[in-house]
Amino acid sequence: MANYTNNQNILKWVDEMVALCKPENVVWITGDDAQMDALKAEAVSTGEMEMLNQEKLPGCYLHRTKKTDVARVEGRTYICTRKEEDAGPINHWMDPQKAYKEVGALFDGVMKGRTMYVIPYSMGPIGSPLAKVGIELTDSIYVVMNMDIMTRMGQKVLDNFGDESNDFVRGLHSKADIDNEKLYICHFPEDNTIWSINSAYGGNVLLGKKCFALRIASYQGKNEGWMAEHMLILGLQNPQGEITYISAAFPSACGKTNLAMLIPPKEYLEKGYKVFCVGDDIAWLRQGEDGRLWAINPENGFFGVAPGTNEKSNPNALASTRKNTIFTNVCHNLDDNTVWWEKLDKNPPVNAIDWTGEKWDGSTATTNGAHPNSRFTAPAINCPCISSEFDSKAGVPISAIVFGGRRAKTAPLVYQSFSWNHGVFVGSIMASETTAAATGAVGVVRRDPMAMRPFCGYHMGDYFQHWINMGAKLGDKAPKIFNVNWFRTDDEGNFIWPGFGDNMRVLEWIVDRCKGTADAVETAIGYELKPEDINLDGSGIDMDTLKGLLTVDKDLWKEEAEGIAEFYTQFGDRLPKELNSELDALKARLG
Ligand code: OXD
Ligand code: MN
Repeated sequence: MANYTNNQNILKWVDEMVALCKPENVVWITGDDAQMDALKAEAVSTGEMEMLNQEKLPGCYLHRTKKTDVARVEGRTYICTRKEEDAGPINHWMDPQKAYKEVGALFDGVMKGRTMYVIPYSMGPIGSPLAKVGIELTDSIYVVMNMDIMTRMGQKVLDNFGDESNDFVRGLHSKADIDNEKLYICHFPEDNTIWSINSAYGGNVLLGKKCFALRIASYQGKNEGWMAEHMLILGLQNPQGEITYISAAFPSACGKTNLAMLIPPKEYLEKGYKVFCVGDDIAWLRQGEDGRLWAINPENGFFGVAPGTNEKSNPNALASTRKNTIFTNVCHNLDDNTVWWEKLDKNPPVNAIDWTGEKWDGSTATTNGAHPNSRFTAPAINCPCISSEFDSKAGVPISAIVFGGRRAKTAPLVYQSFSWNHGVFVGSIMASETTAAATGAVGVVRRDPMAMRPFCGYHMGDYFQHWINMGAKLGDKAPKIFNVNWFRTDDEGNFIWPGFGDNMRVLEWIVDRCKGTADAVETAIGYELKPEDINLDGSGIDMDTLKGLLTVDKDLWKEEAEGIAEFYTQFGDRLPKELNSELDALKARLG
């Protein structure tokens, strides 16, 4: 074997996993072009990937998963802490000994006749003090190709890691038989280890993403004094050239990618406003030497939901997918060997193969051509508005943290928390209607604190406490905290706020609040914008509609307070007392 690393911690662990999985070959992924080209050719030859029209979509491929393997499976996602109470009431827990034994039995010999790929990767720019290393072992070329887009990976990661360190996340994945009954995604935060078996769907198998960068990293962050959050990061540049960075947490499939790549309305563009994308899904945040909170996007690409992405909703995301992109479970247009998905345009292909692999004619079809959770895996550098700070090792300083969910009636368009701790309360009570990004019912309201419900690798009560502690550490340098709701509906169920680029109008107020240049009205739930302080030029929204979007219905909020109290009971004495005080204060303000 060539000498890829002399790091005995890595070599010993890889040897142990090879002994367990018994692959026929072991291939270390160096990431060089010749190796990646050969792997792509192999994936095409076996049918795992289809090469798309190389003139229209250079470097792009299509992949279809099994019909039963199309989303993250939260019910089979486990946090395996030694003590059950450390996983908390929201996570599924499995005893680590039992998991190693029982899931280990499934891994035993699982790669016989297959190749094991060893993928060294960095979450964050290689060598950044905020970055961390993982190694994923997998028997899937699809995973290798996706990790090549989603992370910085290959030999350069090992070279930078050195011979001594043991600080890497050990990820083991096998698609095995893609058998739902034997699907496990086990996290061992105390051992820096992830085991995933019997799925080949992105969120379950690209172990750098949700498994490491959120579940394991959130646990590391608690112990090491930093934060791993389900947040986009964007930079908003004003006509004077000043850039303010905002990070924002929304539950899955609530438009994080769209907000991260927002194109301001014409009136703003003409004045010279710009928005830059640093990340669309995950932020790692640490206090910098200047005392402020600095963020990196640990990823290197976008694993975005395809349906709904179009020239109007997100031209930057669409442009990002025009080369070197992997499409998963979209519709295949056979006429020109390209891809299509619902709401891409009004011309569905008539000669197509749908996401299930069946013939599909968009002019008569009654089924979807693309799965609602079909995805594109696109390199971040393809994005026309990618931030010049994307590769910055220091990251970007965050001025505002924004929380948001999908609420039809309760939450107003925007409000600001009274303080950091009140902001933690606002994040902790986030709620949203479920979407297609995870299996299960769609459209049911569920509480999703900080959009981390499926991704917090430890007890949620301790996680809230960690937020409180971070605020104490940041003091007056802490970002300001806001809540937005783009999804308020009228009595017919139509969205009232236009959303997309028009969200810029709300971001502008948020930036002005951070700078102390915008006024606010104090309400029972927080500071609200004064309707006259938001620029509605060209939005098509009139003052009365805006006022409607800002109303706080006290009766609904009293019910909400009851719901929060009930939600909080499950955290027992691990719920920070600060949050109980915030709930009491809310109730008092509601009267
Ligand atoms: C995602 C998710 O894929 O949140 O980003 O489900
Ligand atoms: Mn996400």
